[in-house]
Amino acid sequence: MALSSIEAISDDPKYTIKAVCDQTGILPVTLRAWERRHELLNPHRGDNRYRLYSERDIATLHWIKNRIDAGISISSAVAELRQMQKNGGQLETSPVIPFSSPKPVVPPIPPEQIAHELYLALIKHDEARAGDLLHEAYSMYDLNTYMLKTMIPALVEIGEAWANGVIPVATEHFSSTYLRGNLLTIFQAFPVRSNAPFILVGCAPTELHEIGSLMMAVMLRSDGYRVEYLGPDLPLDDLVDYAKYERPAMVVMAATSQESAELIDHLQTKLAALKPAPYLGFGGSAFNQQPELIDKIAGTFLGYTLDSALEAVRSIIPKSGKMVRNR
Ligand code: B12
Repeated sequence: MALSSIEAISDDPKYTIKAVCDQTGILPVTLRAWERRHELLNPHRGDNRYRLYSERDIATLHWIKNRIDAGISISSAVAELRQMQKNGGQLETSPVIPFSSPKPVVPPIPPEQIAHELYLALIKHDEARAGDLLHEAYSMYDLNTYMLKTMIPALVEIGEAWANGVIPVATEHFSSTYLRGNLLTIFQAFPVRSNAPFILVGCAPTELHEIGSLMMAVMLRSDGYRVEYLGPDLPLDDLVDYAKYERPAMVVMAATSQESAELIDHLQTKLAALKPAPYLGFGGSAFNQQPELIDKIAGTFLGYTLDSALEAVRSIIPKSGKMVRNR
């Protein structure tokens, strides 16, 4: 097949991630990892934050995939690509085979709608449907949208249904266990980076609501931090002993009740005695509902939402360079 310069191929954003993955045989999770870790492509974001790719993006992916199939690592393939682009070289690739039945881009289901359908699937204990919906959301949206606009609203709806006696407690447990499992799978799918700043994430003593802290752990690990997720109801003295040994740069604690929030009050003093003293960051719905608790707890309130918490951690503990001094 004749080769053509990649520059000559259309750069119009038209294709969803699903169409691109079907064309190239690259898995969505792999493509997203390449985008995140290697800044490989910069897909256009539609109004609803879903990605749209061009034929040039697809050609680039074919080129990268060919290099990988030839035994080159992804890092080297991307470095080669950059070098050629920098030198003004003509990257040659097979022309993109037009999609056999070029479908107009069907706007993906908005995350809010997926959330409601996810709720309906979970309260019917329909794992297959819940799995399909999560898969759809994961391939269409970025990780934050996936967690904050799909999972959280579904959980809120489940909580309301339970509180109003619409669903039994077993259904609430089934649903949260299912979503927790999905998050843990995502968390474990990210690489453990031994050289990145180390953060421990978990829940305050007595706190059993762990999904918020697990989401925080997923976000931090996907952002490149080395993260250990310690789960619910952490005994503080054991946590401090562990921190003394493991020397994390930060400990992140979540709380949803006033009782559990107040229990982390002494943690900062205990952590401050360690050398080096890790930062203490905290958050969770206890603080959102009772902001007066924020000032009662020593440490750094990371914000009312998980995405603002990620920004806060990034500013306190940059992944490279100097850490902001602990108090
Ligand atoms: C799942 C669930 C459970 C599960 C938890 C399982 C698990 N493995 O996590 C189980 C069954 C154990 C449970 C138990 C209880 N639950 Co419950 N539960 C829920 C439910 C349905 C979802 C909670 C959740 O995961 N939300 C997802 C999080 C991520 O959402 P979010 O908190 O809104 O998150 C935002 C912010 O808070 C913030 N954030 C969240 N986490 C973090 C962390 C950090 C570090 C930061 C910075 C920010 C941050 O960012 C998010 C926005 O971006 C909620 C319903 C709801 N409305 O949330 C009820 C709910 C929280 N539970 C409730 C209750 C009453 C209980 C029980 C007391 C019931 C009982 N009588 O036993 C117990 C308490 C257990 C305990 N000791 O902690 C009430 C709380 C009411 C209140 N405000 O006091 C709720 C609201 C249900 C309701 N509608 O009445 N629960």
